[in-house]
Amino acid sequence: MTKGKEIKEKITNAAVADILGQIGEYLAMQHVQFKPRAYAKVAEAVGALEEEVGDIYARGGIKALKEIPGVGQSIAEHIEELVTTGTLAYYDELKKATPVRLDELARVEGLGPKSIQKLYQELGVKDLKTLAAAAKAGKIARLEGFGAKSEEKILKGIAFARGAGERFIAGAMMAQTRDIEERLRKVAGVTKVVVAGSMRRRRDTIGDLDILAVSAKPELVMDRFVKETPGIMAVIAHGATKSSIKVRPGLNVDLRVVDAGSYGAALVYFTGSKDHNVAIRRRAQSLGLTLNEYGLFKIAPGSAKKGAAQEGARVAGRTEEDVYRALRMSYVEPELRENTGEVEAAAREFAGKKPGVPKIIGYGDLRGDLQVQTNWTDGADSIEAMAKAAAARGLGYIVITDHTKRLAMAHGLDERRIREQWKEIDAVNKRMRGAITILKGTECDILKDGSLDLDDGTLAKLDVVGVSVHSFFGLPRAEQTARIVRAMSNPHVDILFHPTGRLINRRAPYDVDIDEIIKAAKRTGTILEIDALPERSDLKDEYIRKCVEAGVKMSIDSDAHAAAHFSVLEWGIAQARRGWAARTDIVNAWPLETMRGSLKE
Ligand code: DGT
Ligand code: CA
Ligand code: CA
Ligand code: ZN
Repeated sequence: MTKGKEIKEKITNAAVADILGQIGEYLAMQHVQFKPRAYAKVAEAVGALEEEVGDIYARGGIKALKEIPGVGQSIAEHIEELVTTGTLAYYDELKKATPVRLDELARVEGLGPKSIQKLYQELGVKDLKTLAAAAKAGKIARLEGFGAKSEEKILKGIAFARGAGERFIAGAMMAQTRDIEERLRKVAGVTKVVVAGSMRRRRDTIGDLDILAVSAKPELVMDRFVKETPGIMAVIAHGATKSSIKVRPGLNVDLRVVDAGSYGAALVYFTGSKDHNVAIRRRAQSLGLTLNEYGLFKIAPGSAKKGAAQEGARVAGRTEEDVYRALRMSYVEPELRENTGEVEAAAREFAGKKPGVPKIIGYGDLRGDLQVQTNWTDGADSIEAMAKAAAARGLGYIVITDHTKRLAMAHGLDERRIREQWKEIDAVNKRMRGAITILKGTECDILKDGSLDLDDGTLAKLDVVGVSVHSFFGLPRAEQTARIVRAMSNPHVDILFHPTGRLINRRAPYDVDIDEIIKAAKRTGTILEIDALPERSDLKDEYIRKCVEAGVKMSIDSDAHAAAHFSVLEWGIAQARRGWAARTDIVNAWPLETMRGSLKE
């Protein structure tokens, strides 16, 4: 085995990915060819790894790092430096050479590395503040290659970037969260550790992490937390039962140690949401009880009349199940705790009435994946590698959905090349018979007028046709909606992929009438996708709920561009659960033949 250098400081995959991605952007600003894309791809691959990149290095050195898709010798050496020292001289030099806040400016839609470079050189734009000043002074409109229209767009983009960015994309923080939980679990005296708050409810974005622990030695777990959590940037508070730190890339993490006897009540309280808490506290009152983070208590006799009700005997607190039962409610899954009807439903169910809490889809319920890209276009891996990875996750079928020709950047397929791809799919299917079924599909571009990027003869021959908007994001609402509805009305079109086009913290959804889209889906029998990529989470929870209520079927897809990406399906399931979707609402939770039978043709 190749022995690597000693690891002095732990660095998370998210931090490594962030630094590599920024290097790509710095290089693009310097008009370097090819390398920017290579760094961006590696950043994405590292972000999707399940194993810690430091562990990969410890296990097999540079050689093992090179097995990460896209990693060659020089990037492997950068990663080595990062995982062994926590810093990278090359990155620091690039940063020094360009005194520009790339992290801020890159969040403005329409601003790429090259335009940022130009704005810096010509107008001295360094961050959002100086960008806003230049735009308001009309300086950008006068700049060659920009114009009044792009200035207006930049101003809109600044407003969006300012509002965003304060919250983190939750799914992208999941691996790091689990790592923190795992480390705390190993500390002596600790019997329970769980993340609460918006992360436990699997909201698409989180403000911070709230972790609860039960421990016989609270000081020890606090000490380890503030000293040994990887990527720590600052200790905000270090107390006996509550501590707070900031970890890369700037996320606050709170840890609270609670008694075993109040663990369930604390978990309910800190899982929230605030609105759910308010609703169940009201329910407690109506039952003559009082609820707080220490437990559910009887009200001490006589105390209510004097104003502040005093706690009497504790009736529940050790487990969440106990708390809900004592509130005369059936158990409520964390993903449902938003006070959007779940409190009433759980109370009805406890009383034996209907409708109760919905039987939402489970984390192990998916049987297939209807959106998978390969190295035929912008994916990193072959059809066979993707099929094997999907089979290893227990999926029984996948649909290969490479891009179409209008997406030249992604080497989209035309009618001739997609037919060549079918031959390879047939061959791989033969080799993998019994392990998984690979279906022929497409992620076909919706053109400006709602027509499609492949001819009808080709579409007719595909097993599953998915369509997407990848251009003309700025059309007015009526036109955008009509364009998409026209595409959905094509009798070959089975699924609308990532229906609103948002990229959390980067791009607002395009302006579209979602109620009209849902109506059109119902009328035309088109499936609406829940794209599980954490930065997409598109459809979002609220729209999923609308589909459930309208009886519109959905799929939960990985949108995988590499074999490691199938892990995001879990995130899509979480969003479906937040939208009250049952297994029956999700077509790829069905057996292959049932799923196929539900398609248009
Ligand atoms: P976030 O961090 O903004 O994504 O959202 P949460 O839901 O994690 O909220 P956070 O971190 O402020 O607080 C964690 C939980 O603690 C929250 O979901 C419910 C509970 N909580 C916090 N403040 C209050 C409050 O003023 N009243 C009640 N009833 N519960 C609260
Ligand atoms: Ca939180
Ligand atoms: Ca918090
Ligand atoms: Zn797409």
